Amino acid sequence: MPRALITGITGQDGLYLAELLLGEGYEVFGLLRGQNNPKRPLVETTVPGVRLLTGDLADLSSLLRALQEAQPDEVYNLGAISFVAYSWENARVTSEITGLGVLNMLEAVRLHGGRERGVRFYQASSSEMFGKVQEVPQRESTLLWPRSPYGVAKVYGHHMTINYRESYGMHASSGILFNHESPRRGPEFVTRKVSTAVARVALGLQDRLVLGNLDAQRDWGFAGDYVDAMWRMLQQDVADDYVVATGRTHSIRDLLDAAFAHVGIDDWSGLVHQDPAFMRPAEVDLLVGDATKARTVLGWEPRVGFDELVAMMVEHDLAEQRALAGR
Ligand code: NAP
Ligand code: G4F
Repeated sequence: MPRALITGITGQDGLYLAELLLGEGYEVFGLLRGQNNPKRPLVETTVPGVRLLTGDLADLSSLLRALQEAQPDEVYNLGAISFVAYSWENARVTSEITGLGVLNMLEAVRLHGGRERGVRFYQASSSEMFGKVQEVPQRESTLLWPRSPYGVAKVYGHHMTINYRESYGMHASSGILFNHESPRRGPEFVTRKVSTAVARVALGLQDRLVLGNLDAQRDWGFAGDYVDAMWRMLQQDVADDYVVATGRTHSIRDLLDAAFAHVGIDDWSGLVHQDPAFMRPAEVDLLVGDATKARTVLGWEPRVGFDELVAMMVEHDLAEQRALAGR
């Protein structure tokens, strides 16, 4: 039975990846931080087969202990402070966890004897690293130009992963994943903020939605599809870096069109307001990825398209909001 350790088990991707690995017959361990993490029950009910170990990406010895306990064949480093807007106000802690946390995890795997034991490592890199894009679409070779403290921290983790591969011969791969969403997406991210608000407007529970920049464009895919690409990367004989994306981009306005249309509202102009509080000091205007390498080498394809993804999220939030309102 192969064994896997996932950091970031309480997050959107951690849950989908755990489901996938359990389905593939893995013994799965999840790293949980804090003495009383409020998301422990969510993990225990969603993926009851996962064994939880405590640890923090800021604490090398806790990572070593987790590796000792889990004895994993594969390590998926999904843990991070992942909200871009938060990273300007909390740049140092973002650097420490999203950046230096990767070094801690790589170093823990190295000290654990990762190369000798054949441990395979996955780093959750991000399209946010492309920032002020130097090429359209973005691919593995595109120059990185991060536009946020989060993006800078991810670039550090990305290059450190490559460095451990080249310096120590570790099987360390980096997935440059474009935005991926689901009903499990945190409420702070724009897709979930929109799907929840649209559901609440449709149910008469809310009368307006306040957003920032409506013109930014993102290449949005479904998280369930993207964790499959992570797993495929670690099944390769040779570690490498891969862009994972749908190749299609949509603006926040397109997202609003699709989400409101799903509940029968064609004109949302009076329902959506803009507030500078949600604008960013520097914006990533356009992301669209070229996943040719993932398609050809990994045999990976996205299965869920944009309209289906938005419908899935709005439907989920309609049911959730109805239940919360006791209807
Ligand atoms: P998420 O839902 O925000 O989950 C982040 C996870 O990191 C949570 O489990 C969180 O645990 C954990 N974490 C935070 N600080 C930690 C620490 N000090 N030590 C250990 N764990 C810590 O993120 P996601 O959407 O699942 O994304 C997974 C990874 O992919 C992240 O690294 C993210 O940056 C990256 N990524 C995401 C996307 C995307 O579109 N979703 C795209 C590209 C890359 P708590 O619950 O305890 O806070
Ligand atoms: O949903 P977002 O917060 O995601 P963002 O910044 O693209 O980051 C996500 O994807 C990255 C991959 O590229 C990940 F690495 C990262 O961890 C995270 O998962 O914002 C998307 C866009 C931005 O342009 C933002 O300015 O939506 C715009 N937006 C407009 N109004 C808003 C809002 N974003 C949020 N969160 N809230 C708003 O009210």
